[in-house]
Amino acid sequence: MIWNEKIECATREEMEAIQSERLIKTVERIYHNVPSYRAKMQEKGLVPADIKSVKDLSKLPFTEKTDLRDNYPFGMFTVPMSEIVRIHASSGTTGKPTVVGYTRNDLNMWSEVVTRTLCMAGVGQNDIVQIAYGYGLFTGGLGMHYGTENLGATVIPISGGNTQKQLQLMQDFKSSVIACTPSYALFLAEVMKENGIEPESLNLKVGIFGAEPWSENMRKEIEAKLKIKAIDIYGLSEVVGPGVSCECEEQAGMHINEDHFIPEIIHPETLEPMPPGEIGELVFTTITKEGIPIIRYRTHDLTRLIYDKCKCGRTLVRMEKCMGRSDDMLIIRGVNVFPSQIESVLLEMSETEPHYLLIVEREGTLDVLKVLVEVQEQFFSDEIHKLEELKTKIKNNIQNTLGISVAVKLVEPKTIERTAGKSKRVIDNRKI
Ligand code: DLL
Repeated sequence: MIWNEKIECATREEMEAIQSERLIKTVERIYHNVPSYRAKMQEKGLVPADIKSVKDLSKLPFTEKTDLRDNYPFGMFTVPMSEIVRIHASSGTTGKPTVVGYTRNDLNMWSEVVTRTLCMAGVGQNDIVQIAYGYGLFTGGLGMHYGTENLGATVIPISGGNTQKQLQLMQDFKSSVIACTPSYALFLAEVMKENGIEPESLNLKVGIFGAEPWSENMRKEIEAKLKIKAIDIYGLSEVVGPGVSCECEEQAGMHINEDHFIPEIIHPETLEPMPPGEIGELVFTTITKEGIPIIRYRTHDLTRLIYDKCKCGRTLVRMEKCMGRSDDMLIIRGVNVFPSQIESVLLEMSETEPHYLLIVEREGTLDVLKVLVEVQEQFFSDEIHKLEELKTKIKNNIQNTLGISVAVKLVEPKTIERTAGKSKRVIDNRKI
């Protein structure tokens, strides 16, 4: 099925009825099959019969990344391995990866939700989709792949990296859609320029960008440089991978496929559910997964939910662009700072490139935030006073927005490392 009007335009009552029925089944399934879940429910004095509808969701215990790690590799699967047909794992920087397993039905569901998200983004059967997310244990490549095939569009499974080849195929195969991380999209634009490729000479019309936070200003930058519509897609391997939610052509929040994944917003410290519309931490419960259903998974991503009907006609609840992660939030001399806020300030300035790195150091007892940012070629001059003026301007703009002073270091264009996958924009040396 390409799009599902009955589900995507359901009334709140209809959606909650579907969610309740599926939630009850999921709770039964995990209680009887996963010892660690059963133990957590018993600790709270809960039995499956206590969960009668979606309204009872908040009674259930949370799941954290550490639960998956503690049960490494397959301890939270609810089916025998003979029913698992694919494994993915997240790229943890430390320790063991978190492992997820999919049954045949899970893979079908995943393809279906990715197909839906592509439809939301205006992608159809006649499109040629260049998938430049990494293929492998990361869910980006294969997740987008099967959803695109299911839609009936043409897939170019090029995977991440190999930028010259990306551009060559984009020209020769006339790709109309590019799917990759937003930071890699900017890098592609940069290399295009170096190679003298005009965006107008390509057939690109839409980009499906996700896997890392990116600001509205970054969207404007990508849209201007590649002359495309930049669509935000969200997902995480523990829930399914890409396709948990995606923007429609209105670009007004990402529609969550909530007949499969129930979202909640909780206060990151008190863990209490927040009233609709408030910003907090996003939590997901999967209600159709068989391999590894997950209950109240704490994503640590910060956003808010919008329950109004969208201009596109869909009623699926929307999540706003993620403003960052609760664990990415830097506390600098008592002030909460999100890397995305600094990104926004930098991208509003015409003299800087959208490539930056934040380094936090502790000097004595004081935290110092250093902002390394690339200066645009035409503004990079030998005249020290000009660069000093620019530095002061950036410092002031950041101070006016965030209320803290930062140290700014201007660096030459193309000196901050580019990646084909998720970019690393913060180095916190305080923890080491
Ligand atoms: O990044 C799945 C994915 C692949 C999503 C391709 C979209 C496109 P993980 O590697 O498990 O899965 O990382 C999940 O990445 O909790 C967020 O912090 C972040 N993230 C993913 N999409 C977005 C987005 C994939 N659109 C983690 N905006 C999530 C902001 C995002 N952050």
